[in-house]
Amino acid sequence: MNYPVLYSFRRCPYAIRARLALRASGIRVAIREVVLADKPAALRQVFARATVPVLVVNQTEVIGESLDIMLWALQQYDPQGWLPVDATLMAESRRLIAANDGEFKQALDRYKYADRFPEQPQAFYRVEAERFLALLEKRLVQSPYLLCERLTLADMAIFPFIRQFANVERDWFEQSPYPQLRRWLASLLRSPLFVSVMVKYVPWREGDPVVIC
Ligand SMILES: N[C@@H](CCC(=O)N[C@@H](CS)C(=O)NCC(=O)O)C(=O)O
Repeated sequence: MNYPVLYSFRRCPYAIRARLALRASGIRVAIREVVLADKPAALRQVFARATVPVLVVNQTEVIGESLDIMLWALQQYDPQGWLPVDATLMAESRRLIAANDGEFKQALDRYKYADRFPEQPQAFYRVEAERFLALLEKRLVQSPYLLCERLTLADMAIFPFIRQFANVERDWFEQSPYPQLRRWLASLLRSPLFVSVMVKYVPWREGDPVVIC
C-alpha cells in the first residue's frame, strides 16, 4: 500500500498538531523522524524550505504547512467532529490559530531562547506571550474548550504551543494566573490521543524500512 509520507519531528508543536489530526482522522502514514540539525536530502528535495511537518501524498502532492495537513486529514475523515460546521466558528478558529502562529509564537520563541534575544530580559518576552494566554483563559472560563463545549480544531492546533510555553518555566506556569488554561492543557496532555502521537521513533535514513503510524 502507498501510504502518505510524513516528515516529522517528535517535539515540534507544528508536527504534533499534524500528527494529532492524522491520528484522529484514522489516516495512516509512513513516518520519517527528522533531526533538524541533519535534515535528510529527501526532505529538501520534496520541500525546499525543509521545515517539518511535511506530508507527501501519492508521491506528488506536497503539503508543507501543519494547518493544511490538519485540514487535509479532517476534511476526509473527522469522526470526532473537530471541524466546526458553522462558518462563523470556523472563521473564529482560523483567527485564533493565526494569532497563535503569529504574535504568540514569536513571543514564545524569544521567551524560550531569551539568551539569543538579549535586547530584553526573559520576563519581557513572557509578558508579551501572556497576552495570548490571557485571551485563552477568558475563553476557557466560559467553556471547557476554546470554541465551545467540545474539543475542536483550534484546541488541537494550539495546545502543543502552550505545552511548549509551560515547559520553559514550569514553576512559574504552575502558579500563573491562568487556572483554566492549566486545567485545559493538563487534560489534553493526559489524553490517550496525545500520548499516542508522542511515541519515539529513531531518526529516518534513506533506505530504512517503512514505519507506519
Ligand atoms: N508554518 C510551518 C512552520 C513549521 C516549522 O517552522 N517547523 C520547525 C520545527 S518546530 C522547523 O522545521 N524549523 C526548521 C529548522 O529548524 O530548520 C508549519 O505550520 O508547518
